[in-house]
Amino acid sequence: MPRLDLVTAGESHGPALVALLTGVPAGLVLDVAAIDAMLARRQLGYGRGGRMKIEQDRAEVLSGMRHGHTIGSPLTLRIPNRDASIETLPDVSRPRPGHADLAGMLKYGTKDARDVLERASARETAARVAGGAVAIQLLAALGVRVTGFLVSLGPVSATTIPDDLSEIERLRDASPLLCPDPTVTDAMIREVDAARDVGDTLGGVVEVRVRGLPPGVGGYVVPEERLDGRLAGALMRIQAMKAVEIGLGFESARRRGSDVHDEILGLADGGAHTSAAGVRRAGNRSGGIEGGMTTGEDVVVRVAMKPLSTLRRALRSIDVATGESVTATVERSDVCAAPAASVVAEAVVALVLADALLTKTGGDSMDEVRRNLDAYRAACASLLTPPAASG
Ligand code: EPS
Repeated sequence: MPRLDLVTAGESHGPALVALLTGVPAGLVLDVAAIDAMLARRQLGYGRGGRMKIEQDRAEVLSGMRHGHTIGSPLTLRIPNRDASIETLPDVSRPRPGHADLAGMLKYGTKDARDVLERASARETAARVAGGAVAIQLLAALGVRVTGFLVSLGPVSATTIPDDLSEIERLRDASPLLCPDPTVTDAMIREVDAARDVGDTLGGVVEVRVRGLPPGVGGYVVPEERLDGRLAGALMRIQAMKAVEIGLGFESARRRGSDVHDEILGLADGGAHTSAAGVRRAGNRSGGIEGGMTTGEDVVVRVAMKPLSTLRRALRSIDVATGESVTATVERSDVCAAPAASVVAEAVVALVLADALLTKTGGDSMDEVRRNLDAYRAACASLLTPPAASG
């Protein structure tokens, strides 16, 4: 069983979404306003549709907290839906290509895709973001910072992204697309407008950077503990994701080894990066993971989201009720939700990394986790200290 585990429940138009998080150590001061701020950020992004004007996602804490801090017991968060019309919504018999509709109808033996899409909907990600917001606070309390942002939308890509995480967040939060490169804002907006004009949709790529993890988080002893596999799995489990890259990703397959691997530099050599372990690396093309473990450099992951599958100019489908060739159902939806996906990616990456870090440190209370982490960092530093310097 994972050390930190999130289960979500709830339908898109049911009464509420729920997140149940187990394994949070006691003594984490929980800022509920910060959970709400992350939920609000998930609702942003140029290209979103009518639902986000209706909802104002907020988390109510139902368990696991007392006097403003966690107490070690399961944490339950509830996010009410304002649009809770599930019992009165019409049947859906014309499955949308790209959505869970058709395979879900066949799987569950129903001619009404409403039963499928209510849970398959990306509305569920609000609950994952609420749980992820707790993981982000846990990591922050241990000196680890997680930042997600949009890097491309349709064919338009960011060209310059700063190295400083505060600067990335400042630029991202000023962008209607949650993209930290202001030079591409207009082109991205034009792209969304053009797709909307013709009843089409768009996807995009989002990136998450994580700074401050010690080396050796994750593992190689059994495949399941490999952090790259775990991160890829978590990111691909977000609705509509089609591909994941870590560090150089696909580009690393096109280059020679000398142009991929990040040389380990002696203390005298200097280097572009200084990791949490004090080891200098010539770069971070690995995306902060070697052998399924953190290197101590930034963890850098990207995930590609396909265009949303509800198109106003609907694609061809069948009516499962009549067998006729028709066009697919058109539900209220967004033109593009890729900016919001950067918030969801941030949440799921934080959940995996918080779990892996707690697995490394152990500890039932935050004080114990901190003590163990400090001791581990000191042991890493001492292992790498030259004998002359230590004597
Ligand atoms: C979403 C809520 C949904 C959609 C979108 C994301 O609301 P509704 O279906 O009521 O308009 O805006 O869902 C999808 C893109 C999807 O494919 O299900 C949300 O809260 O993020």
